[in-house]
Amino acid sequence: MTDKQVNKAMTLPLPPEKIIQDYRLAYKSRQVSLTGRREVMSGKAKFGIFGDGKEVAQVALADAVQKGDFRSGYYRDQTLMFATGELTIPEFFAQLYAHADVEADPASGGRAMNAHFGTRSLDPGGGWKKLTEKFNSSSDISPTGAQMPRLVGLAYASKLYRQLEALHSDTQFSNNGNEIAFGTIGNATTAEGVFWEAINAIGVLQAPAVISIWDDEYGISVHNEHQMVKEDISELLSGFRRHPGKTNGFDIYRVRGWDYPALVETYQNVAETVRNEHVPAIVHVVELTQPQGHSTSGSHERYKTKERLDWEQEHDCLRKFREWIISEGIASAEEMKRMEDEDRALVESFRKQAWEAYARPIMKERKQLAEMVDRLAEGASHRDEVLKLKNRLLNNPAMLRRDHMAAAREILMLVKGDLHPAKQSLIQWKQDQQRLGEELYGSYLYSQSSHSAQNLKETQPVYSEKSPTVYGFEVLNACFDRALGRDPRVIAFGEDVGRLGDVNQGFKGLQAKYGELRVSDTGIRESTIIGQAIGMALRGLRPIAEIQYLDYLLYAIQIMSDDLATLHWRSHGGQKAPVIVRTRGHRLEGIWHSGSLMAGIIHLVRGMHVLVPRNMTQAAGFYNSLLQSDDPALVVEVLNSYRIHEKLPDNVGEFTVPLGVPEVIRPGKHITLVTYGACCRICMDASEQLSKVGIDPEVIDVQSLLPFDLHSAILESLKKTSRIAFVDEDVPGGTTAYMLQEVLEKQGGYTWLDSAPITIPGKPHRPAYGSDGDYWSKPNVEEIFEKVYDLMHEANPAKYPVFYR
Ligand SMILES: Cc1ncc(C[n+]2csc(CCOP(=O)(O)OP(=O)(O)O)c2C)c(N)n1
Repeated sequence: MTDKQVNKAMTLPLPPEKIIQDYRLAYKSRQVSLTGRREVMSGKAKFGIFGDGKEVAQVALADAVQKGDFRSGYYRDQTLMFATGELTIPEFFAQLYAHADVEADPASGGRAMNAHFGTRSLDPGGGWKKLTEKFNSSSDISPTGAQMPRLVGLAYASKLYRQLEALHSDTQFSNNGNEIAFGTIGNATTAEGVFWEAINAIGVLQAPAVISIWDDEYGISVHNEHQMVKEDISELLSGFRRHPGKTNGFDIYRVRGWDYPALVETYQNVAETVRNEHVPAIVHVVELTQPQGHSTSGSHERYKTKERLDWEQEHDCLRKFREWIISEGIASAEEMKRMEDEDRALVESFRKQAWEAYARPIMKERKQLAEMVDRLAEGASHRDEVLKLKNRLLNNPAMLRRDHMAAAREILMLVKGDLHPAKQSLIQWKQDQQRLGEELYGSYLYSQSSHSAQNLKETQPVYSEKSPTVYGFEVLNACFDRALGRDPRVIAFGEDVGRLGDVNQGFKGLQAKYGELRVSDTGIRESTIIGQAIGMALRGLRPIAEIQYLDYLLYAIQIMSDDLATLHWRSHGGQKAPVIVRTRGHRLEGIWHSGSLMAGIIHLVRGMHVLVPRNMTQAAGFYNSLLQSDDPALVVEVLNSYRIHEKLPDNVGEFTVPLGVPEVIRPGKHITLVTYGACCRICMDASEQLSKVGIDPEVIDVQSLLPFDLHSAILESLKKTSRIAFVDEDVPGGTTAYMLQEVLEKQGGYTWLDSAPITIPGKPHRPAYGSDGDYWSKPNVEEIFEKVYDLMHEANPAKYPVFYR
């Protein structure tokens, strides 16, 4: 270096080589966007969304990132991902092509739309990797703003790792809580409620998050004037600003997205404070552009004025970065051009490589199929048509396996009358392809690791003469006490969970015993309670997140459904969040205090377990099972059981209740009553009444809706009784219909029926208030009695004459 260059370097934000490296990365990223769009336009990929216009801010951000840090962001972050080394260009293209191979697309194995990033936290066996050895990205999802709830937990985990001494030895997930959680979000998305809920939660928790808002003034076509008051998000957020020594809150920065030196300086300062002091920060990056428009679905010329488009060209971050590099004498225009030519060619070669890797196995399968069809065509009754179909397939430019399936089916139809040995090979091949497709797209909905809850060995509760009889809530309390004592990673939180020990005292006294970080109160913020749990679980903790009542789960159901339930599946087994969501429901009285929205829930959270214990001993057994396994789950406790007496098992911290195993709680022979939760008691009472008129029902407590009766125990009961009724508090066609489908269709129960199967659900309206409102809203003893009696009357009118109408 000459003296002049040395002086120059001293005023630069980073060494010249690093600046050039940043530029080249940003440039390559831009080429990826341009090339990606072309791939969609030429039909090779279905849809494309890219991070063009946001490159420079992201290389600056990446310069502040350290190993162990986490990202929770959205589809504009390709440059950040490239810059951290956790995404390669071929991987980006592989996802664009929907390459269903986890080696090619490690984020999702071809399951997610392009630009949905994520790193792999798990080894192939489902065990944790050492997350402190790499930069981590939680798996992206498409609903705008849905990255924010989990950011709460990703950041808060650092605080726990720093402040809880028992976690200090654990360097797999954290080095004393030094990690930052980096959130990214688009300007327009800050209009989402969940953004504000998360900002408030992060501020209250003082969790070390850095939230970058990429502001290009638009959300697709809608300008900031329709998105937020004053059209200025950092101005709006200024009330969240902290006043050191006086108030908590955020450090808030505003920086222009094309100003590389300012961006580098900002992110370096921000990261240092956030990392060391555990104070959250917001970086509002303004004057960003979107050169290719929102996505491949439309063109921004339709809604941006000519002035705006001209301004965007002038303020393109890459152009400005380039001009600055030249003006600072870091590189000449010729040198820049040479590097750009090289990088453009490199991106093109990566694109080609990714396309060939995507097409290769499909072409191979196509060839296999064609050869098989050639053999089959010889002597086939419809030889010409068969060969025509084969040629159509070979000339099909689309590289899709579904076309193979359709062709194989059509060919098999043509030769269905032929006796040809090659026919069986084709059938076999088609079946193998079917299985391959199911594996490629359907695996990992639940844990496939050795910790899967479904593989857990049952440990029975043990009772002795000394076992005391206690209130239901005390059984839970003892179970949670053991769990917190056993494992420092278990963290419980929710509304009124801390000081009060929850509204029904399951955690009574446990905050005093284990401290405010282990058992804590949260604000009233259901969506981010779940998000907090997801983020914490992604970082190796074992959260028990409480939603105070089942009815209020709806505020959280979007995050449970979109994020938590899909996580393991959408990351192709690359990430897991073993969150336990605890709530209570059924049988209180009132429209929003007695809900049993189970069908809504079970259909939205496939990927989670949903357990409905009838009493607190069963609940404790489920909690013990879940804490030993690695799937997320929802446990719905029965509200009116907290004050009912139960015997406390001597091994309350160890016994387990297996998932997917129903329990016969009343043996009988005339009809099988299938139910769960609070309805167990009602079915038992109705059965006592029925026994007085000579009807002996068998009552089965399903207790686990997801998974449902893994070993077909209900079918065994039905074989004996040949009649069946499904009872619950949900709406007609809700969970009773789900159970009916499970037993009659999946287990094949229909062949054992001597009477029509019936459902006895609640009414279609919400439950009215008061005991009479409840009586006429949900199934009651009299109703169950009469519906079952009617069924028996229909089968044998002489023996069971109707006496009540
Ligand atoms: C909950 C939800 N609503 C709507 C959409 C459709 N959508 C996708 S991106 C987008 C605009 C987002 O704008 P912004 O937050 O400014 O981010 P940008 O794309 O401009 O980076 C919309 C409305 C969505 N994905 N999710």
